This record gives sequence, structure tokens and C-alpha cells, in this order.
Amino acid sequence: MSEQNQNPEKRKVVFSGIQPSGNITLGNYIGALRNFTRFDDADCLYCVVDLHTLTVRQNPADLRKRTASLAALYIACGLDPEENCIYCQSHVPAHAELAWILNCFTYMGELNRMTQFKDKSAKHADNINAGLFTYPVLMASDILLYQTDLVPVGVDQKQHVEICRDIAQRFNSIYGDVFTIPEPFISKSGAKIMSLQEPARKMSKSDPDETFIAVLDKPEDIRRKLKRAVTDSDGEIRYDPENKPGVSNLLTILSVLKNQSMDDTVAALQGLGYGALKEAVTEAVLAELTPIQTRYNEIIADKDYLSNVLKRNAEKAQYLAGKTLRKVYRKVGLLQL
Ligand code: AQP
Repeated sequence: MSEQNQNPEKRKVVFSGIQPSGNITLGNYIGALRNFTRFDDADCLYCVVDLHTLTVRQNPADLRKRTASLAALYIACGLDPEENCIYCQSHVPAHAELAWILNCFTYMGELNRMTQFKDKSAKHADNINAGLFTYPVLMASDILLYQTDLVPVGVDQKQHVEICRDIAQRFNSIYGDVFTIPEPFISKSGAKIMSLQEPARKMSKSDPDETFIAVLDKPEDIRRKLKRAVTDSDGEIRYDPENKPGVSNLLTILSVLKNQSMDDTVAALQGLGYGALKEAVTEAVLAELTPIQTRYNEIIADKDYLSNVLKRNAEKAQYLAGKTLRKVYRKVGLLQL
């Protein structure tokens, strides 16, 4: 265990990031973003991980737009940028610099086991680049630069937090207590929201539009997509992810957004049909997203405000990251002037 982990006085550090690789989905929101506001007593850093998106070809103008949009969305979801360090990954060069060092402490065999690499290689068979393969190392440096204790993520990112821990432990075992060993923070329900069209698959922002609800979708689009969500033919409202993935996914969304147990959620719908379930989910989604969209529209309209927030917080992140990076450089033997 590292020094930092053993010090009970130290305020906890929370770090997480989301890629601006598409429209932020209800899955990203429930699995990650919604949990970001839960750490009142910690020092929180929330990064727009734009470098990660380059593992897949991006349209440059769209990427710039989506990066600013995601930063605005962080704020609109309730993260006060005075209290939380909201910044872009590419504005803090230490992320890429530490990633190089950590690449030299990560084994090909470990990276080969990453399920996201396998999934994304299948999805982008024409562009299986080295960045896609070493993605978890960049993610490890994102986390380790800030001596992070907790990483709120959806369940699909658990394996990446685990490899980050392995890399940190390996480095610490050679050089002493350099990195805090982070823990994933994964909520019990909603850690994997499924596609509306193929409920056996995760909802993903880079999938076709009809498969997900975007946090910034118009109400009429939300209604339409939920109306068309795939269910099943037995007609019974019951939570059974294996046999009834579509209905169970809708129930999960409803129970999380209403802060209600699954039993209470199912009980409230007894005797009703799937139409009523979809209507209840639609109302819950609109109630959650409408105020976020209103705040988002205000924030995104004020370009100066957003760029000031990003600039100020990038400086703060650069300072914090620089401390860890210098220590790492010193430990591995790079000459410092
Ligand atoms: N369907 C989901 N349910 C719950 N949580 C989810 N997350 C992603 N999808 C779901 C969580 O959202 C955060 C964002 O992660 P990311 O942008 O770094 O990449 P990702 O996990 O690959 O998310 P996507 O939406 O599937 O993006 P693309 O399509 O670009 O790959 C993470 O905490 C993730 O767990």
C-alpha cells in the first residue's frame, strides 16, 4: 500500500473522464456522470479525455465542438467548476508524458487481455492502431497523475481500472511509494445501461442514434426512441436481465432515475403493459434531463465563461500533474535540470 493510501488525513482524490467521441448517452450519464456529483468531501477532477478519442478517426471540427460541449455538460449536470477541476486532457501534456513511461512498465500480454480492445478492434477492423492497443496505459496515467483514490466509472471500465492498479503496483514495487493505488467506484444499479435496439449490448455513444438516448436529445426524440425500444413478447413486467433484457433495461433506467428500489419499481407497474412502462420511463428521463438541458444551453452560449473555466482548471491540473510527473522522472533516472 502506498504512503498516500495509508494517510487518513489526506482528502480523497476522485478522478474520472469521458471521451467526447459522440453524443453523451443516458448510459454515460447514469453509469458515470450522475455519480460525479456525489463526492462532496473529496478533491475531484473531471477530465474531457479528448486524446483517447483519437484512437478512432474523428472529424476535427466535430471533435472540437464535442469537447467544449462535454465540458459544458459536466457543469450543467451539477459540477461546480470552482469546486471540481473540469479540464481537457490535451491541455495537460503530463498525461501523454506519463503514458510513455508507463508504456515501458506494461506488458503486451496484459493489454492483449483487454476486452474493450477486442471489441473496438472488431468494430474498427480497418484501423486497429497502436493507440487503441495502449489506450489503457493512457487511462492509467490519467488516473495516477493525481494520486487518485476513487474512479467513478461504469462497469465496462472496471478492467481498465484494474490494469491501472497493476501498473501502479508494479512501478511502486520497484521505486517505492510513488502512486496511490486507486479503486473503481461502480454503483450497484445502472452500471451498464443497455442499447435500446439490441438490449444484450451496452448502450454506446458511437453506435447508431436510435440505439441510445442522448442527454441532449430533444423531448420528441426521447419519446420516439423509448417508444421503439425493443422489449419482448410475453407482456409481463418483471426484472430478469437474462431472459428479458429489454424490459429489465427500461426498469433499471426507471428505478435509478426515480431513486427507487427495483422491487418498488416493478410493484408500481404490476398489471400494466409495456406501453405504461415506456411512458413511465419517458417521464422519468424527461424530468431528469430537462433541467440539465436548460443549464447546458445557458453555459454553451457563453463561450468566454467556458474557455475561462477550462483555462483556469487546466493550469490547476498542470500543477498537480507536474508534481507526480517530476517524481516519476526522478525515480526512473531522467536527468533534471
Ligand atoms: N452503457 C453504459 N452504461 C453505464 N455506464 C456507461 N459508460 C459508458 N457506457 C455506459 C461509462 O461512461 C463513461 C464514459 O466512458 P468513455 O467515454 O471513456 O468510453 P466508453 O466506456 O467506451 O463509453 P461509450 O459510450 O461506449 O463510448 P464509445 O462509444 O466512444 O466507446 C465510463 O465511465 C463508462 O464506464
